[in-house]
Amino acid sequence: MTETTDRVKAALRAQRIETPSWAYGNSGTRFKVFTQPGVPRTPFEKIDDAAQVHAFTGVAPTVALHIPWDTVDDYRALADHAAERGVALGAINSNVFQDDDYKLGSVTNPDPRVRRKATDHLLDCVSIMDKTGSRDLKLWFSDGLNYPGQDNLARRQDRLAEALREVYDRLGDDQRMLVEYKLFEPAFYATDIPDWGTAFAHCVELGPKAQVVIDTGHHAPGTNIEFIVAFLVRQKRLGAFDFNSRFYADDDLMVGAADPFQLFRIMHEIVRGDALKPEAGIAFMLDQCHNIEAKIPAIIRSVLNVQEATAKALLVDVDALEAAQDAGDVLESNEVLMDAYNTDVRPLLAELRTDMGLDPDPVRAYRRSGYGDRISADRVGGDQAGWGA
Ligand code: LRH
Ligand code: MN
Ligand code: MN
Repeated sequence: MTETTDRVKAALRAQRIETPSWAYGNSGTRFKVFTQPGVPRTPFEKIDDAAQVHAFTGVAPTVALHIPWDTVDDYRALADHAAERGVALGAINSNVFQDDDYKLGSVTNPDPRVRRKATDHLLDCVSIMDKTGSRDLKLWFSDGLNYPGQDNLARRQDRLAEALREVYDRLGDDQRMLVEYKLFEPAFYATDIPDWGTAFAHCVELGPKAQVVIDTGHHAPGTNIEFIVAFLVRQKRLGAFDFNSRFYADDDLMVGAADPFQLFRIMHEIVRGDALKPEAGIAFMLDQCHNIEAKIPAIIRSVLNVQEATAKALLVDVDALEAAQDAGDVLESNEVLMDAYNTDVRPLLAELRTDMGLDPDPVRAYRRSGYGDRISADRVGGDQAGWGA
């Protein structure tokens, strides 16, 4: 048991979870944005909040930016600010979905002027990466159609491929392009990158620096996401996760809240594919919005949820599982997996945190710290939203 515990703890200690800058700001639905006191007024303050999440969890040392929500004059100054707070800037998320010009699409738009504008934004994001030292450019396109016949589906794929190629060729040696898919919304009839297969095909066409992102909220209900994970890991094309929970659509709730068993099954495929270690190149990121709950503790809770699922996945008795699988023992294989899932890993994680010099209960420790009260008093007029406000 001690050997297992040591192995599990070492893997958990090395795990890295990236938090999204936009999760610290106000967000909501199209019906209402409920503003919260103390939300960041600038990208610098978002970094300050992300640093709190890292300080209490010890495993969230990077924060993803979204451009233009996090546009600043001096990206090096932002990177220096992050370093002073003990964190670093992570993926750069592009945004070609919030401009009137993109009503009929961005890089797939029938109008070449709009396509040029969208592609230029993506190229600008690569220039920002050069300054921030970010490795990853994350691309999500809201492009799609609401009505059959609205545009030529195949030609839109050609336009998409052309834009992706131009951006891919601009990437530096250590930079990557992460292609995110999403079934629907805002387009309701057809989305130009609706699924992992489309994202995968474009990535294969582009080259090894193009990788697929799995946003766990972007699938049809009942989709077997762990199958997609296993497939992409095997193909060495899984670049990142955008973790969150969904009940109905792209709900962006806290990861592990709606379906902790699914999260475990996903992490099991990661562990089985030897893809947990940072060298495997999979970025574990959160992509969430905290509309009604306090943001920083919710993000801390989300990090803990990922850790819990990971710990359970690491506890799967691989030898027993393989023996049962090879023997075709259906019940035994399933039981071995469920044994790990049903283990209470909270004491192990509390012990790990104590080993790391952290409080074993990060959410309560954050609450006790008084940081939330301080930012509520100090930050007047914060609305660094992105979403909705
Ligand atoms: C799209 C998405 C994508 C965006 C983020 C804010 O639904 O998941 O990753 O960049 O939300
Ligand atoms: Mn996402
Ligand atoms: Mn989404």
